[in-house]
Amino acid sequence: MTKAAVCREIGQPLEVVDVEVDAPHAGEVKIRLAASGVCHSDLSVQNGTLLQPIPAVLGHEGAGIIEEVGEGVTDLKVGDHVVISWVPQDGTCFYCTHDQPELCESGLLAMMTGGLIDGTSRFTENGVPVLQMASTGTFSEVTVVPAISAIKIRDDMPLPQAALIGCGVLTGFGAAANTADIKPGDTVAVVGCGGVGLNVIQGAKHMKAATIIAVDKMDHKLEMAKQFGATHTVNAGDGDPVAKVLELTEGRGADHTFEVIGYTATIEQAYNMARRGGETIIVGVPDMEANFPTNGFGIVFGEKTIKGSWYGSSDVHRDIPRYVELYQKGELLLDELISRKIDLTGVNEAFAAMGSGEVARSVITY
Ligand code: PAD
Ligand code: ZN
Repeated sequence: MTKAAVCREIGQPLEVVDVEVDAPHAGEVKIRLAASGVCHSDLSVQNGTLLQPIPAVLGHEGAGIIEEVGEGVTDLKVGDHVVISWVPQDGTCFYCTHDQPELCESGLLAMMTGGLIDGTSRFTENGVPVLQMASTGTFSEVTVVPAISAIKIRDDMPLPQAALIGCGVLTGFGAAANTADIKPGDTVAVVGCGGVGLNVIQGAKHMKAATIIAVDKMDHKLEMAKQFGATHTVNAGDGDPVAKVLELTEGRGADHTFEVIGYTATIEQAYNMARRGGETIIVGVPDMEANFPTNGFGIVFGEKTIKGSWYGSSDVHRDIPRYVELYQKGELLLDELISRKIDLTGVNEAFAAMGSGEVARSVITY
């Protein structure tokens, strides 16, 4: 038995209940979680924005220690410290062999079924299967994931900070470092400075962008954005943020703009903040029915690029150890992302705090 936060019904609070966890099958590992961040995508499942079959244990940003390994797992052992990837990257499919492991076919299959790679889950409640968000389910003291989703890290890396790498850092930092084409000296605008957006900002700084304009509606988020590398801030609630960004970029717009909220209105703003010849990277996950209109002539005449970014275009096996190293060298801020540490029963309050823009990240520690 383990305690887990289950989403049973869209729009209803998660329920913290006792669930059974099966032993890992072949090619899987059981992990005792040390920590799980609460990401906006968890809230988006709970409120129906993001499709995930339910009932399911939510949570997809976690780190912990291997407790049991399934048959055939040779590269991980009991006691290893790991960060969990919410995209299993099998290394063999079309996408993995074409340098786009974030689009792994095994990962897609797992995501669509709501289970692990074979479509089944290792959680049950009174004999009834409970699915696992994005083949993870980190809102639980213990979980079972595909071994390819458990990335070994150094034992001296603190696990609550490591958990944040599993989604916020890979997604945000990766969007700047992998998806976008930032050159030293470039100008960047980031719309939305939550747990993911702050990582876009530190990724842009790492790529040596000279000007980084942070846009958010909360002043304390803009203060945090400066700490993460923003050189200018724009409060979106105070006049037209597009006009403000144009003003800061000699009327041209930024070279690279990022939307990190998930609203069509802010996607349009980010698009209009990009200069002619510039690119807009969409990181925020909009409602699955959402379309955003843009002027066809404008996109051609402006030679603009709109690009989605899934999981920061990350290769988790390459990037996770690299982020641990950057943190240990003091070049990646993680402590500052943790607004509060909570226990599992506080998960619904963490959703409320996130919905109102209060926190960068609430982190559940077990
Ligand atoms: P968050 O809730 O921590 O941050 C959102 C931020 O946007 C907050 O700071 C808000 O104050 C701010 N905000 C809200 N409305 C506005 C507005 N109108 N104008 C300006 N600022 C505003 O969320 P997060 O950082 O955890 O996640 C952000 C998005 O990224 C969300 O849509 C999530 O689902 C998505 C995501 N995408 C991927 C991916 O692979 N593409 C992965 C993980 C998360
Ligand atoms: Zn996430």
